[in-house]
Amino acid sequence: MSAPHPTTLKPYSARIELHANPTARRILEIMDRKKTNLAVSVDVTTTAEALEVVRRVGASVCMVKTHCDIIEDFTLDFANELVKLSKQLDFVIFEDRKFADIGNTVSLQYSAGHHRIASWSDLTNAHSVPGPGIIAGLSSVGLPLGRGLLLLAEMSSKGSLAVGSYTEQTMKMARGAGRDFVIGFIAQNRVDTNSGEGEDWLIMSPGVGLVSIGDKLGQQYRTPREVVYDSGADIIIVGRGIYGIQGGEQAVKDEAERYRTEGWKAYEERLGRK
Ligand code: 5BU
Repeated sequence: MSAPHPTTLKPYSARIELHANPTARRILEIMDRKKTNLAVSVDVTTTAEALEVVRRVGASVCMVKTHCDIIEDFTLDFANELVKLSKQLDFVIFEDRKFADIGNTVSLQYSAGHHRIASWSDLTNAHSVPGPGIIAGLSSVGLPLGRGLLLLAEMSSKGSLAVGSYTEQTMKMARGAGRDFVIGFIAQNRVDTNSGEGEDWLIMSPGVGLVSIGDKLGQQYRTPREVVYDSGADIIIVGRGIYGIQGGEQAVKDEAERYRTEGWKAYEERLGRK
């Protein structure tokens, strides 16, 4: 086993001061306050269902992840309600938009259109494939609003091409852009190797499940312990494992707590490696 990445030995609370970006600071503050490294992905197709899931899991999470383009009756009133809940229940909103175009286009996709993502989402993400112009375009909209951006350095799906030198180049692109807007990565591993003193990135991993090992469409799951302890990620992202559980309102709530407990236990265990 190689030595643990130094960032994984620091408590979330000690990493707040290493970030100037307000969204990154808020995420770490919430994680520390609520003792949770759980993000729930609310991949349902109506606003009523989405708000219902958020009300059930809100107390257990540091973040709610959305795909606003799958919600058939999306309105800005819904987005406002989500923002209200994010304040009441203390979590950050992450629209998993995966932008992937030239800077000018993504700045419009982020600020305008039906969804006006930048107006309600604290955090979003982008592919690195178009080059650094994508960061500049998104930053021109998001930075003045205090928003944050993650780059997709790796994916959880089988056969992903985001590996090896693609992942390394993505990391370099983030470093080149600076940490005022890019706050971390969607990745399966601690991709921020050779970080300098005070250089802190948030690593968030989807593809997390306690029961299933995958689905029929290429998704691959690992347990919270594998993600947080073995691979050193900071946040676990869980979708169907929580909102898809059978048994009604209480079952979803209980399952969120179960993932929160598992994720937090793995984090405390990794701190004990010191
Ligand atoms: P699941 O139901 O836990 O499999 O949902 C995972 C969510 O994370 C879903 O919204 C995906 O779009 C998202 N995701 C992912 O699964 N893998 C990735 O590499 C990235 C996002 Br990036």
